Amino acid sequence: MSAPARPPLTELLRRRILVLDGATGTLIQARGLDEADYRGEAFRDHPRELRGNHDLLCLTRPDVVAEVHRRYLEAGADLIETNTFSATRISQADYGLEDHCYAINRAAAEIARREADAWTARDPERPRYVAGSLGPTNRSASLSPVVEDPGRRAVEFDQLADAYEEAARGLMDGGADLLLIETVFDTLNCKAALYGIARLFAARGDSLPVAVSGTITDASGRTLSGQTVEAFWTSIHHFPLAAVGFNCALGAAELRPHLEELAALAPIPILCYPNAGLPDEFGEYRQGPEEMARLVGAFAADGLVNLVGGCCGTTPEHVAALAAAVAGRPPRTPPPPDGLPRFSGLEACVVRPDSNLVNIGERTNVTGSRRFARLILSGDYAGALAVAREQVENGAQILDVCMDEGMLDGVEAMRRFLRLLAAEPEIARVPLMIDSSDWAVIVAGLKNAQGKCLVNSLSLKDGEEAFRRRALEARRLGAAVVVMAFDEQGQADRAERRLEIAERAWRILVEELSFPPQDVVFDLNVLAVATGIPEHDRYALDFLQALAELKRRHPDCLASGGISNLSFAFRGLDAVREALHAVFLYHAVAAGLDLAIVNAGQLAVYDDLEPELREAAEDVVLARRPDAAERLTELAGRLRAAGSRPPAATPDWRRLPVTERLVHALVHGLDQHVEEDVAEAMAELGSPLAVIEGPLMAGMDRVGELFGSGRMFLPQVVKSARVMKKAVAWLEPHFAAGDRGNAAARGTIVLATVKGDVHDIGKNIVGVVLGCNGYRVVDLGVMTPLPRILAALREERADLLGLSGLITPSLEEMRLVA
Ligand code: THG
Repeated sequence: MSAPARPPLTELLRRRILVLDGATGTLIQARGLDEADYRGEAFRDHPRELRGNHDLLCLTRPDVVAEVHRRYLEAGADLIETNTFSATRISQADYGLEDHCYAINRAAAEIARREADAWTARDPERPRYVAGSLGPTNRSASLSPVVEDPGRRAVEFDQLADAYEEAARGLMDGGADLLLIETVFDTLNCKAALYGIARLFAARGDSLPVAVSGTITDASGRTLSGQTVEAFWTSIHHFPLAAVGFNCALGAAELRPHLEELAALAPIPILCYPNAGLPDEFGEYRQGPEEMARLVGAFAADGLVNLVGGCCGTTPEHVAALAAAVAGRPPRTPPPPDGLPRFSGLEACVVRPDSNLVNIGERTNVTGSRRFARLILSGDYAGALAVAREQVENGAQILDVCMDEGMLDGVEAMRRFLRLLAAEPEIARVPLMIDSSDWAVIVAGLKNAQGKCLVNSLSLKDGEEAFRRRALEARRLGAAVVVMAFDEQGQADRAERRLEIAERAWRILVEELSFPPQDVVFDLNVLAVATGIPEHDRYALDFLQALAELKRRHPDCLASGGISNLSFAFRGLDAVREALHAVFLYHAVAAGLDLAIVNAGQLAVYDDLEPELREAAEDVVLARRPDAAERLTELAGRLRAAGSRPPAATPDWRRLPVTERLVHALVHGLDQHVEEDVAEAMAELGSPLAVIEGPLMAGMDRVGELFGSGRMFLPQVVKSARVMKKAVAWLEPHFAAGDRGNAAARGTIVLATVKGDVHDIGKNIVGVVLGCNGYRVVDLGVMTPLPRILAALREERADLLGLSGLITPSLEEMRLVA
């Protein structure tokens, strides 16, 4: 009998809220099966114990599995899950059954198919579907199994991809309607599953809807492998998923804020199948069907979900209650995609229309830093990680990693460095740009990063076929691509050639291969200027002109460049190099540059350049006079002879009045004198509060203005922030007890930087100021999850709550808290 005709699942998910089944294990356990049941005839002589390997029952006791399905169908489940949660080679290796995974998956889908079809035939108005379960496996691709060796992995990406491909093939052959990658605790495992499935679909010329269900294990709202909800979504959104959501780990109440966060981001249907509450001290799930249905019913009433069901501890009674609770409720209508470029490490990096330049740290590059090269070549990976950490501390928002060196095994070095980096949450926070001219090294990088990376780079140098192949592989691995303006004829230098190559790449990527435009980053070649070769004189100007035109034609793509290339002619003369970079960045940002590979610790402020040097650098960058290169070189020669840096724009700022010195120190990120200056200002202005409200605020206002107008970038603001913190820290003990007044007199305020955000300067200052004005201040610090805020409000009997964060990225979280 052929399967009855049913509407496609993807369509149904938008028409009504579908109900998935509940826990399988509990029902199987209740049957009290013994070793002989698990073995059946086929595995009678198997050398290892098999009891408890539920998935094997698909082969040895299909009647038991079918009975579980029938009970959930009877309870009202629209979808039943195949009994294959652990049926991959990776997990079945524990039983020595890795070679039976295809058979288990196929049999499991066939059993579920038969039962679902039988119910559809009985009640064609309510068609039933089969979700092929693909569990997380028992190994993690991005976490080490041993604490002492953070670079170790118990499983490789390719092993996972192969195992998932095989399991998915069995599920497809057995007749599943959907592939459900579930209980994802490590996003790299999930990316391997998506990669294996994409390969399977391509080979068969046939596909199924695919859904992903993650799991949040941490009270701070992160996956086990450390990602935030937004980073998790960003890392998998390259795949055209039918639905995404969460299951397991938490009960419905605890899951709700994470589900809301995901629903606000994902322009696709949302699924959720929580546990029956949190387990008690005996590991039992105690939430009854009514309570769970009330909570999940509220998800439905609030338009959050398209598919609900149960995970650990749920029974057919729970599923029946869920089905009743969501019946007749309209499903969530997914929001339209926002089209914003997104990358991720443990946290997401979003490029918004109002974002300032996103800077990429250049120093984790063996060809770009002698220090990094020395560390890697000598095997000092701890030292090499310190270089990465320094870049992030200095404000790098993405890290460029390059291991292209003749003496190195690039694949091995890339793999080792990224694995060690993954164990450093402060560094792994940011997305990675994998930089290599060897495609194998890029692939090795992408297979060892759980976040959404940037491939650096693709080009048409090796022709269109290689370009297409690599672009598709990058996409399948979930990465965005940097495209260099390079083709079969070589590197483009004139503006028209840079544009012509970019256009050709655009046609192939976006028009032919349907690459999302926001995942295409053009690099129009920043080339060295003032080299003494007249042909190079227009290189910077040609870049700027081509860039402005490219962004005019394709405003939804991104543009990037390696800024330090520009000044290779001035190696050893950092002052000249920094001046060229500052001038070039200023004009490039105005022309539409979105990303830049820079030395995050060494960026000068455009307005701060010594006027003669700035003009000479600007003449070169804008090719404003024929002798521009000569003049800058001559100026550089003078500086070199003097053996010194040029005087800064305000050489004798130490002689300015103290309030101006403080403003200067903040704008330029100079912290050497800040404590003595703050002391002097306090003596002059009479109180610590007057220092904060006067010169320190004036300095921060100036920083805000410069940042807002593209004259300062994040790394410089990070330095200003350090100066500010130092100043406020020095002032704090000087607030006399009298200033603070009677601590409880005016009330209690709870302050917190919201979840997902670490910015706290404003909050800290507000805390100090309110403290001086007689408020009792309870500061919860940064990255504060909602439940902690609510608990503090209650415990502290607060009168006021102050929330801190950078406006755009934290707005959603603030709205949620409010
Ligand atoms: N586009 C893209 N990727 C790139 C580049 C680009 N990757 C590499 C490079 N260009 C960007 N990175 C650097 C890194 C360092 C330097 C220049 C570019 C640099 N280093 C010092 C030097 O060579 O003088 C070394 C200093 C040291 O050893 O400490 O200038 O354009 N997509």
